[in-house]
Amino acid sequence: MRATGTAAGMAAATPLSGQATGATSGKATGPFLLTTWDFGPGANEDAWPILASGGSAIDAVEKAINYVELLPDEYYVGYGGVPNEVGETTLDATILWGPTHDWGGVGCLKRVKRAISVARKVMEETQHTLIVGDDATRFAARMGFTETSLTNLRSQKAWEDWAAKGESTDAFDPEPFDQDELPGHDTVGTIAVDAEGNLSVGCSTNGREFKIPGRVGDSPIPGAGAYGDQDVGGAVATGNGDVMMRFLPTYHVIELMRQGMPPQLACEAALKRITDRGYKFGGGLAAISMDGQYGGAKAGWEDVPFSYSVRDAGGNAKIPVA
Ligand code: SD4
Repeated sequence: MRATGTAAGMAAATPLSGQATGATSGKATGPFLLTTWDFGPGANEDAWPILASGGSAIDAVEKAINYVELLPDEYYVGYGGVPNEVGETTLDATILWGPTHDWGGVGCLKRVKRAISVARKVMEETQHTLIVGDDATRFAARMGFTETSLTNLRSQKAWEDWAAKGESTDAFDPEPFDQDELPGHDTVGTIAVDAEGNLSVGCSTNGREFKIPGRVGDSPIPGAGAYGDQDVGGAVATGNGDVMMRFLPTYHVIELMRQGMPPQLACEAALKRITDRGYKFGGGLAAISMDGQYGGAKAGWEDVPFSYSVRDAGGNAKIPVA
């Protein structure tokens, strides 16, 4: 149920194949970058030159997440995946700039590909924190983003196959308290600390397959899908957001870390808070402290290979969460 280590401790790891040793002590010299799931190594590698050349953590987070959002075959983030009940793909994203604790987010964003970049515009260009639905699309257009279909052949076929079976969304059934049959989850969450010690955290997803139109999940909600505190570190969530957002698990992780708990134990404790209420759900958390300690945990995903990857000057290590 756990994986843990420090970015500094990875320095000798073979790039892209490193694995945590279980050590929880030590300090990274920074800068470093953490990204969830199998696309983590590629996303980290894409954004690493920004940090390596003294660039900003928020630029690195945006770059890493854009990398995943624009992958043509990625079904759970960005365009071309997870259609809703009527066959449309909609996006949720949030981003934090640690030094000012400024956030921006979009929920149920339609027809615009780079949701994390629109979220950043909400943060940088407005006094608001979250803009949703068609109005988020209109906002994006005002900010110069291009409107385009988020459907591709794969998402079209997924929806047509599902609709042809005469299925309708299961989301009108109050979700059974004791089971989670939701298919795959792959939300991208990225945490970066730059050479100046500035934190940024972000996440982006297309949410839950065949969701009721208008549904917004945990990903754009600070404290639910992602959280960070410039004094502590960052945490990101993936999994059944309809359950997880009820508990603000990433906020919980950061508050436990603030009290001195190592990231891995904090992730485990935040998930336990949910399971203790009787929920059986699929979900994962990963976190990294300002000094480079990192850890992750998962619940209900015995057969799901949840992982996160950490990049620092010593390499890019993929950490499976067992
Ligand atoms: C959601 N938490 O919208 C997201 C889905 C997810 O990995 O994480 N997938 O519920």
